[in-house]
Amino acid sequence: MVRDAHVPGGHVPSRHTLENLHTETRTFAPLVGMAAHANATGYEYKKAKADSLEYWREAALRLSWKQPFTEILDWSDAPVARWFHDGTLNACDNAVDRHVREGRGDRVAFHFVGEPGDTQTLTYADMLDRVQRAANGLLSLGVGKGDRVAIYLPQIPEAVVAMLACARIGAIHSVIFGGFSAESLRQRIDDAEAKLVITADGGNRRGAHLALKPLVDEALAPTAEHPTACESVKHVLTVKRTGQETAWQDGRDLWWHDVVDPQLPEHEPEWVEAEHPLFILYTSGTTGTPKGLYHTTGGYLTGVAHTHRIVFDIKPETDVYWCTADVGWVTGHSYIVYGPMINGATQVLYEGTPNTPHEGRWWEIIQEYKVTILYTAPTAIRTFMKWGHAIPDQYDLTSLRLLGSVGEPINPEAWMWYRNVIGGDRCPIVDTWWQTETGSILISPLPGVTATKPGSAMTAIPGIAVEVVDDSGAPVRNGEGGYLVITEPWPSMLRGIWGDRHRYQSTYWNHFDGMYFAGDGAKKDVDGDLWLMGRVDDVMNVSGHRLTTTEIEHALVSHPWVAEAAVVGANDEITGQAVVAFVIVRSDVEGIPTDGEAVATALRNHVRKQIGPLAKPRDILVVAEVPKTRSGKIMRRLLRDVAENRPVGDVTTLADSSVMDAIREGLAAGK
Ligand code: 6R9
Repeated sequence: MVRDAHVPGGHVPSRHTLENLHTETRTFAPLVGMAAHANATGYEYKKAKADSLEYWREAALRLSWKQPFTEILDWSDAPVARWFHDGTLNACDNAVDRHVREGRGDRVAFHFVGEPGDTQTLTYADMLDRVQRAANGLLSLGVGKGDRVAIYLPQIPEAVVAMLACARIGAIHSVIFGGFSAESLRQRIDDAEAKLVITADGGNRRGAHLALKPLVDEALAPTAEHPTACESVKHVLTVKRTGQETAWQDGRDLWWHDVVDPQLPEHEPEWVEAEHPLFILYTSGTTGTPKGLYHTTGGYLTGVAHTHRIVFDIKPETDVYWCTADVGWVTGHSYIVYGPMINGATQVLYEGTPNTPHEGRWWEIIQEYKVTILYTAPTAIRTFMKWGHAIPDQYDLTSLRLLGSVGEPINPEAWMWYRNVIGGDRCPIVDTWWQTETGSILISPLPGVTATKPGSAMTAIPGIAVEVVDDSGAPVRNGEGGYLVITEPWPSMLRGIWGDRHRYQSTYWNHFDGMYFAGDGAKKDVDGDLWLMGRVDDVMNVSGHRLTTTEIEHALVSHPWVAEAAVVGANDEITGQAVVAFVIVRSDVEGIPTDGEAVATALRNHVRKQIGPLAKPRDILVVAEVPKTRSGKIMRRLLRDVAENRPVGDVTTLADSSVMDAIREGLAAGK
């Protein structure tokens, strides 16, 4: 039964790179050699199907619990789940202490590679030393259980240490990606009422120093939009990374090395109940304000450790695993910090960009550290394709045995290139579908078990129940498409939106009765395997980063020149989607340049300042009017047609159908 038949957007974006999915017929059988030794066998699916709660109970028992749980799932307050709720544990204890306690302290946890070429090797014993000092440091600043800590750091070991130190004392971390602006930072700090901000003087990016601390200073200061200084933040703890000059506010600002280094490396973890919040992570929703999704401890850790073990087939004694995501995104949380560390994996952590100082940097790192498992995003793969196979061909990539993809649909061409050029036609690919909300991978092939098809994420992993449904919530038949839903609760599901239970319910649970609405379109092929088709709402996916049309529109109209703005995500060969903005400039403001390019440049910089570089529109087109329905809704579908250079679709519901002609003519004249 459908409670709210209106699904936002209500259409599956047609993306030309995805169209050939319908004709893709290649399949790759699992490798016999891998099947013989894989962590997962086909039996997992049978076991999970017979009793999924028992399946998850066994997965949870792989964690180290202080007090064992007796109840698996309490769903009485649905859609807020409680998993393993009467058990107690600590996330940092599971990720670090346990390995040292069980004799694995000498194993390398991280091979850190800084962009300028500096390296560090950190064993699990080193990590234990660091997290204990950091935990004591945080306590010395008055941070304790339940307090929120904002982390705004580059991809350096201190980012991992800071997250784990928070978890160790029961504080809730909220990591904010280093590419967000001061304004975005302020919004997130205010929403979480963070007591402490952990940052660095700067990070290394494309051979230059990217400043971070000045953005924190700006975020905390009074501005026109926020007339008072941020009150919740008592201290800013700054890691010295680049050595660049930074302003200092005595009393508030402290150096990490002054606070953390002198502490004793002894600290008893705070044993928390399984449902104690572990972190908040802000993500773009369908409205302008980002949502603070939060995850709790026991279920989340069960989900990430279990999926990391079965999807990546991790053999911690021999594998060298590299997930290229930033810890500021959920992929970094689940598949750099918590999942792999709980499994005792040895990882590569790289600070920089793929083309600094040269376009072979990643392959050089793989060669040097003999990386066996690589987990990255389609946007990166397409970039490497553009640079050409001659670059990876110069390196020895034979250590690789498994490749993963995440963040957006992977087109079959990129999938095949990844398999052939990077994987030497030998490594299976796991295309993993999941979201910040799901906490861990829900749809993916299992290496050694599942045959793969280029571009398909295949099937739900064992213990997970997904479906593709039509507008009425009924499952579609094989060969048909619809909306992806999850029909049973799972351990690592989000527990809510920070401070807004209603929004949690209405965003995810009101579209289809009793089912979690993921916001993605999907198709079942004739075999029933799943092909993800991109978002069905106003969320765009640019290089695997989630952005909403509304948040960028808000940023654009906050500029004095702009009367109205409409933003769409258009297909882009490299980034998957790109932001394209249509703006109407004001007629009552003087001094607006008549040259469209000059307007575009100014507005692009404005968006960068408001949200961050990741949101900068690829194209900004100045138009006289945007197409609207008679009820005043912007018809983004038509603008997407223009942005993608397609014939414009059905215009019959437009209030003024000549608008589209005017836009087209204007653009043609401008070119
Ligand atoms: C992990 C992550 C979630 C959205 C999700 C979907 C897209 C992620 C995908 C994929 C197709 C895959 N997405 N993985 N689409 N195939 N393998 O990316 O989380 O940043 O929250 O984004 O990303 O549209 O809804 P998040």
